[in-house]
Amino acid sequence: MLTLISATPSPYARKNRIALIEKGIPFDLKSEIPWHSTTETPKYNPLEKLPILIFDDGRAPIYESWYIQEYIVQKYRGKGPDLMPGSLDDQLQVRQIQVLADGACDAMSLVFFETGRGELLSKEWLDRQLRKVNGVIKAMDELVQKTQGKFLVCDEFSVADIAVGAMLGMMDMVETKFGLIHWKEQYPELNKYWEMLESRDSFRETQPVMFELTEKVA
Ligand SMILES: N[C@@H](CCC(=O)N[C@@H](CS)C(=O)NCC(=O)O)C(=O)O
Repeated sequence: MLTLISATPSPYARKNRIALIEKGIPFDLKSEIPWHSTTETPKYNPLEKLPILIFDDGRAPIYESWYIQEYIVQKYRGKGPDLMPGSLDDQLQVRQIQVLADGACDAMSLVFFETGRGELLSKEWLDRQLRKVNGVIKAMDELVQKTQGKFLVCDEFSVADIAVGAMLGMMDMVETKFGLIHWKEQYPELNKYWEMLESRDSFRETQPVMFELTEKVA
């Protein structure tokens, strides 16, 4: 049995959870707060980050969400949906979309911690990160307009849609809780595409939930 170390708000872990559910691969979910001193992440990953996929047969654990997606796609080829198109050019496009979606999540994580710095908050740094987030959202809206709201690459559900869906899920959570960005009204077609993804069982079962940080992080 596989074990996935995850965190309830994590868009990165959510991608892996969605891929495993879509492919019908059973796994144990272990939810942690990676920012707390009790986290087990350093035991498995020197970068101290989750998600981490743990095997029960002594194989070394793997980490980094895109890498875990790659593992799921390659190792479980033929089980459930492919989640990756067949041609090299299409695969490269999928990976390029993943880079942007993950990058937007990285920038939003930096925003999250910057807003907690009180008087030390740097407006320049905050604006820089929010520019990246808004830039990716705009680029994804342009893509969705081009593909007319269908799946992003070859009109086949893939890890690119999972990455963008998880990223927008994070932005939705942030918009609701902190009001820092407003993308749904600005980009109605992107919102429609996101709602289409959110109606899948795998997305419904993995809704992000914010956790409470009780230890000082930054
Ligand atoms: N690039 C990584 C990012 C993972 C990441 O930032 N995970 C967060 C939780 S959402 C984490 O574990 N952070 C703890 C830390 O950075 O020390 C991935 O895609 O897996």
